[in-house]
Amino acid sequence: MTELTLVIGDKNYSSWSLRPWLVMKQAGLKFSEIKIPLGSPARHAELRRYSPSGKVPVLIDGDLKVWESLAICEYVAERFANHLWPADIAEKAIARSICAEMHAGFHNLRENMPLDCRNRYPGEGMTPATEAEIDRIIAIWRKCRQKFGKSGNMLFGNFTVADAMFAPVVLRFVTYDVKLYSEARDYADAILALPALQEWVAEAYKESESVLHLI
Ligand SMILES: N[C@@H](CCC(=O)N[C@@H](CS)C(=O)NCC(=O)O)C(=O)O
Repeated sequence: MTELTLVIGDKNYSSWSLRPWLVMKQAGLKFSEIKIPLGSPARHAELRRYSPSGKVPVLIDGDLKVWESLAICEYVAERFANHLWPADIAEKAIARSICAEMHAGFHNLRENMPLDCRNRYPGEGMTPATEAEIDRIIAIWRKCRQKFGKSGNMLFGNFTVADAMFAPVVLRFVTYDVKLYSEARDYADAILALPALQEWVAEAYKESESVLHLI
């Protein structure tokens, strides 16, 4: 197996980088990281050096480069860890639907509550449009936990790509102190308890660069 390298942004800010990173950690893969500080003036050249789209994350597997966070998660699951999707075809379709919904949507949440793991801004960013998106996310979590989650504490029981797609949302809810109850609270706590997620956050605290605005 060739060495895998994941090119990422700052752990404090780069929610798109966190998703495949968490998937790869949960799959138990060994990989190196190249971090591009997204506030640095040299970032454009560095991003272009590694990334066909000029954005992170990018997975490098030998001659192959895979970009777009969801495509990387799909590739990792297909190549190394089928269990990163639910086994049942219908459940897998729902998991893929919510991943796609996360990947393509929730622009107000992303704009108004950008990822910033090591800071706290309680109550900031809560516009009506953001609140409506949060309600939708909570409804997704509740439905999945009630219908598919019986065998564990993740959306489909065991950890899947869907949990990775929503993990940065859980961190945003911590930063902006979004109140959660019942199944949503328990689910967020289960994500926060993942050792890999804690490792990511601990590394975010060690970073000193700051970036003004990333979604
Ligand atoms: N749709 C892309 C979004 C990637 C993205 O926006 N990445 C940000 C960091 S979180 C980035 O590379 N920004 C650098 C820039 O735009 O200069 C994905 O899912 O990977």
